[in-house]
Parts: sequence; C-alpha cells; structure tokens
Amino acid sequence: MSPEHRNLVVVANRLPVDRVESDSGEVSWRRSPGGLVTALAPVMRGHGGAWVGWAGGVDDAPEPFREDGMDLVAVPLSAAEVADYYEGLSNSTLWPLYHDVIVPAEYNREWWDAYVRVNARFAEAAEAVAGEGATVWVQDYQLQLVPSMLRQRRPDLRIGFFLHIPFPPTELFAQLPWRRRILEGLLGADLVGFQRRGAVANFVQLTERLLGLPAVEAAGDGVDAVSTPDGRTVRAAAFPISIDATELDELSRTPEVEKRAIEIRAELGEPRRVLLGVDRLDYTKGIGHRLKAFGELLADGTVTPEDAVLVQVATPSRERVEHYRVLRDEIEQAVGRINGEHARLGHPAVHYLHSSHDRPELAALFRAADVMVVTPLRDGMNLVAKEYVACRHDLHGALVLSEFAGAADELSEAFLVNPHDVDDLKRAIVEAMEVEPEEARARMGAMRTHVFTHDVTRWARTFLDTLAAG
Ligand code: GDG
Repeated sequence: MSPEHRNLVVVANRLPVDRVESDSGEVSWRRSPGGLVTALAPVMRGHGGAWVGWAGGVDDAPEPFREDGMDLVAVPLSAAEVADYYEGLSNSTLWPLYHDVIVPAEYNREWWDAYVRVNARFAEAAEAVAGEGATVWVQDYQLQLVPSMLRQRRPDLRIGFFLHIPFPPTELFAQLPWRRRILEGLLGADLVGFQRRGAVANFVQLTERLLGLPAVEAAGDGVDAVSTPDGRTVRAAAFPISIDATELDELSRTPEVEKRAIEIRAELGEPRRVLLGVDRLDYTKGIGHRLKAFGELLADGTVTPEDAVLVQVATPSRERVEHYRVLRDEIEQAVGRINGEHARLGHPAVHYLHSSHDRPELAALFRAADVMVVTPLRDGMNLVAKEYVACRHDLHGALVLSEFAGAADELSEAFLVNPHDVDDLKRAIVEAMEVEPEEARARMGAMRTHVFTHDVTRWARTFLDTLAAG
C-alpha cells in the first residue's frame, strides 16, 4: 500500500519518535515511549496506518519513513513557528485557559496567525496520506482547527478528534478572541472525544451559546450531539484515556525493578513511609500545594523526618516559557525551605529530582512508595495515578488523588482531596500514611480491577468503534 492510501491516519503535534544522533553524526529515529503510540501501534499495523506530526527540532523534517508498521510523516516547523504556534498559542494561551487560568492566558494575534498556518499544514499533510474514505484521528489542543480544514478539502473522510486536556466552561472559554473559530474547527469532526462528561457538557453548551447550534436529543448511550449549519450531526462523548496496565504490571514484577525498589528505600535511609510525586514540572500539577502540606505536617510535628520522606520527581518541561521558569524557581525555593528547616545531615526531608528517568526506574519508584501524592489543580486525566496502581500487584500503597484530575472519576477508592484546601490535603496524606493494611488492600484491589479492565487499548477501540458507528 503506498503512503498516499492509508486507511487510518493519526494526526498529533508530535510524532511518536525521538531523534537520535550517533557519535559519528548519523541521525536515526527511536520510538518514544508513550501511551498513545502503545495503544495505537497494533491498530495502525492492522489498518495500514500513518502518523502525521512534528518530529521536534526546527526546519529539517525527515522524509516519510516506516517505523514499527506505521508510516511516519513529519510536518516541519520553523523556529518562529515553534515560538508562536507551540510555545505561544498552544502553551501560553490554550494550555492555561483550558486549565482554569491557573496562570493568566496571553492573547497575541501573531501567535494565532501562526496557529492557523501550522494547523493548515498538518491538515494538508493528513490529506495527502489519507486514502478515499479513510479514518483520520486528530489529537489534542494544538490542532483544533484541523478537523474543519480537513473536512473542507476531503468530505469523504471520517474524522475524529480527541482532547487530552480539560475543556473549559463558557465563563472561561468566552475570553478567547478566536472562540468561534476554535469551535467551528472542532465541528469539522464527526466525533469529538473528551476525558470527562463535564467537558462534553461544556462543549455542547458553548456551541449553543456562541454559535446558536441546537443540541440533538438522545444521540445514544452517553453520547451527545450537535447539529451543524451544513446539516451534519457532530457527536461528542467522554472517552477516559488509560495506560498499558499489563505492560507496566509485568515491568514492575521483574527482579531488576523489585531489587531497585528495595535499594531506593535503603538509599532514602529506610524511613517508615516513602511519599512520592511524579509530574512534569507544570503549574497545573499542584506541586507547590503538595509541598506546602508536607512542610506544614513537618512543622506542626504530625510527621517527623524519620517517619516520612517525600520524593518529588519533576520532569523538565517547556523551559522556554516564562511561567515555567518562574514555577521552577518557586518549587526549588519551597524545597530548599523545607529541607533548611527539617533536614538532618545526609537526610533531606524532600528529595527533589529535576530530571527524566527511564521506565524501569519510574516503576521502581512506584514500587518503593507507600503513598503516591497526585494533587493537580486541574488535569485532563493524569496517567501517573493509573501507573502507580498498575505497579502495585502487592496491593500495598495508597493513592492521594485530587478531585480535579480526570482520574478521580474512575479511581474513587483513592484518598480524594481538594488540593486548594491545605488542611484537607494534610488530612488525606496522614490517612494514607496510616491506613490499615486490610483497607489499603481493598482500595488498591478495586482500583486495579478498574485500571486493568479499562486500559489504553480499550480506550482506542471504544473511540474508533464509536467513530465508525456514526
Ligand atoms: C496530558 C494531560 C492526560 C513523567 N516523568 C517521566 C515520565 N513521565 C510520564 C508519566 C506519564 C506521562 O509522562 C505524564 O502523563 P500525565 O497524564 O500524568 O500528564 P501530562 O503530561 O500533562 O499529559 C493529562 C495525558 O495528556 C494523556 O491524555 O492524562 O491530563 O495533561 O506516563 O509516567 N516518563 C519517563 N520518565 C520520566 O521522568 N519515561
């Protein structure tokens, strides 16, 4: 099958590969680990699929190449487009706006122009590889105009869109100077998927209020729908994303990971309890709130440094965006303050790692942690919470989880918290530290049943089946 006749095309901001340069300067591409590619790889192979996305870097996009049974089609971006489309409109306008404006969203018309231009380029690239009547699945907030751009060029296609981050209520979305354009962009799809039911409701309400489009009654089981002016019906529904639970479970059972988990506890000085946070260093993740709660527990003597240590992995992220630089300073200052007040020589109270780690090391950290602390102020889903559960085949360990994460809808046996309420957060951390083993096992067992029966393969299949059924 030639590259221009694919039956399934995924369009995402990033290709699922990383550029690797050898010592001799030779460039090759390595599949990047990630839930999306894991979920889609088998479907892509089965359907003869292509993946359209940015390869990272500027200007020099590689020629289309085959990797693991998929055709990868790179979309080039210039340095100015990375600054305006990616760091600008995507990450300094849409990302904060869609996450409750935890930091103010910036509105800049040049960024918008670049967003339109780059979305058109992605749409053209997808059009070029999609066969007659193919299914095209567009991913996430960077590409919300692609569905309508594609539909205009190729009415024969079946188009799906999935938003990985929250979709805001009218009161916030209405700030956006290009609010109608975004909605019209999404309405090019046949099916628009969100993480949570609340996002579906926001979308339907917004199309009604801002575009005057009527909601269609009873579109089906948990599926809402909107009628468009050109006589189509666009369906919208929640498809909570998940992880490859089996793969992670197997990894967590390997002797290397088990051994490393024991080693980690020894390196930490064998505290009674190990608390763990693993996040991209992002202001949505509530890392500061978590540190405040832990610092207060130490300060008021509820917890002693011998009793518990907190390990915080903060993966470097979006370091060229100003708010992320400010956040890093704030977090590092907070860690410094807690350790200044509570550490003993050779025994920090907070172990802070501003670095990336490979999957086995992450699995070992999950295995070593008695309490996983996941406290985002807003999060589409939060895969880390599900990954922790997948690694706890021993049924030990407790999950403290923010109700503002999509995962809270499914993991109701976690210790659910409002991270803005420091006292509530402190209560939940202490409860999770002290939970009776029997109760911990019951909670973990129930969460594991959910995560293993609702894995990422089911997520992809459910979305694609619903898209096909419309
Ligand atoms: C967006 C939405 C939604 C983290 N550090 C390392 C590492 N990670 C991995 C985790 C996890 C992933 O990165 C992060 O996923 P999250 O879901 O927690 O958060 P976002 O990056 O914000 O993702 C989110 C998601 O999209 C999917 O729809 O759930 O709400 O914001 O898999 O394990 N992986 C490795 N080294 C690290 O140091 N290898």
